[in-house]
Amino acid sequence: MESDDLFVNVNKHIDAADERLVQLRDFFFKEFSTKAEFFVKVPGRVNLIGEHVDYSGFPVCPMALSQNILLAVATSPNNDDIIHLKNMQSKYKSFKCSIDHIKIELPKPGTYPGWHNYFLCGVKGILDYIHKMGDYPRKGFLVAVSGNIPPAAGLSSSSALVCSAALTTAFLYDLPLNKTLLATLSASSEHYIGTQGGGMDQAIAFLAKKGCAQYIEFNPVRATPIQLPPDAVFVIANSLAEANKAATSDFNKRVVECRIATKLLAKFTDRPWQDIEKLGQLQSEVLDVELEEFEALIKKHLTKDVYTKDELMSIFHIHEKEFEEKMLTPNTKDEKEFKLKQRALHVIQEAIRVEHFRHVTDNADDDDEEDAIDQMSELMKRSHKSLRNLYECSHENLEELIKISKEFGVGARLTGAGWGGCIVALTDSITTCDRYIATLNECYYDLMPQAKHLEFDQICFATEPQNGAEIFIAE
Ligand code: ADP
Ligand code: NG1
Ligand code: MG
Repeated sequence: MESDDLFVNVNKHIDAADERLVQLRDFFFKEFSTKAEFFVKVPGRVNLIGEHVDYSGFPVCPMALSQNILLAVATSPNNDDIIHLKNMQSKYKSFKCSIDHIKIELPKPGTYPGWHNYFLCGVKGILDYIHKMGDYPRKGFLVAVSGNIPPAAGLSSSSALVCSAALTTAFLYDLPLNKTLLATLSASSEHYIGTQGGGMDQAIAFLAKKGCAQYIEFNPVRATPIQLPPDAVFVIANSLAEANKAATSDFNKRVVECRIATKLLAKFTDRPWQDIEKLGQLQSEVLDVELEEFEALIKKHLTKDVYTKDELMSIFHIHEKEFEEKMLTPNTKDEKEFKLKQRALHVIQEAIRVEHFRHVTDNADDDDEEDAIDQMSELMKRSHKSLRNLYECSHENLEELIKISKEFGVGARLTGAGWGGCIVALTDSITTCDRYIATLNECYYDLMPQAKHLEFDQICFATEPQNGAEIFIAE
């Protein structure tokens, strides 16, 4: 199958110039004593703007990175039904299980899920889908993994792994490699790990195109290319504070607060709150109002700084069990206080910023490129301020990086879920970019002992938009 707009690109040959691919091919052969049959490549991503809005159904603006997850794969030579996983990094231990006994272990609070669980999410998502269409032959397979996306840094290493597993399974089980189907199935399958993300990471993993960012809409997933001003250079800087999303309830607490805010607004505007889950759904489908009108409704109806579980149960006329079932997730079931006004305001104002960002990029021409970059930078700064103050998902290390960026004069914001991880900054030329990176090195990384053991260009680098997922057939 050749590439077109809808299908994952299946290349006839592996790229022998890609050193990591060649190393992975050799590692695979050494570990499994057989040749890899094909390779899968799925990129990480950086979100330029539109943070914590995807799970409320609003559009986002990510682009794919050159850092990626690579898999080398072969069907099991014994024709058994076992999935064998090996990783080139020894910290990720080998794993195997039967395709019929996939068990995804939810992490205990404060601990990280084993890496193989992310892989199993992708496999399970595809097998469940195939199973619904009828029975299928049990095919085991051998997989070796090489990844260079900094983990737990907001660059979506987890989803690249989930999507690579989903794509591998779909390819082996002869499912049409339709990008939107794979993005949708991968998004819901990553929920098996416990976090209830909105689908941005999996959408860009499949729908990304080299040279442009994407404006991604949801339900159904679709992507429209965003042409960035030619002089714009985006820089990613890792704060080196890790944030493993599945190990805490922070992420799901925000998902839950947005859900309760939606239902409360629905109730206050006399709509059937039981059936409405997302702010975006309430705004566009149910109330059918503009984003600005919706913002005014939030300000009018959600007046309190904190809502307690008891008062919410009383407003909705429901008991504890129903409250937990309808509103909460397993890892937020003991939460007693919710900041609904602040979270909903961030979401709607961020959704408005995304529309402005897109408008600026759509209308930027050569004459006013500088002005376009200024406007984009300003929107990114406001996005960060809102994530810090209203969404409370920043981190002291991120704040330090933002402060240095501000003093240098570039717009920057945290990217990904936050609570650590990376910032993304917008510079107006290669020269500014180089000076900015040198400033970050001097004012931030030079003062961090742990940075001395890391390769600098892996933690702070300029980035250009890359292609989405691909398959390479081994020669
Ligand atoms: P993010 O998606 O922001 O990078 P997450 O906390 O969602 O962060 O996911 C990080 C987890 O993804 C890691 O703890 C690990 O389990 C898994 N992971 C990331 N990269 C790799 C890799 N190269 N090999 C195996 N597992 C990986
Ligand atoms: P990261 O940065 O990968 O943890 C998460 C969610 C996204 C989105 C962003 C915040 C997953 C897999 N990813 O990204 O859907 O909500 O946070 O914008 O849950
Ligand atoms: Mg993740």
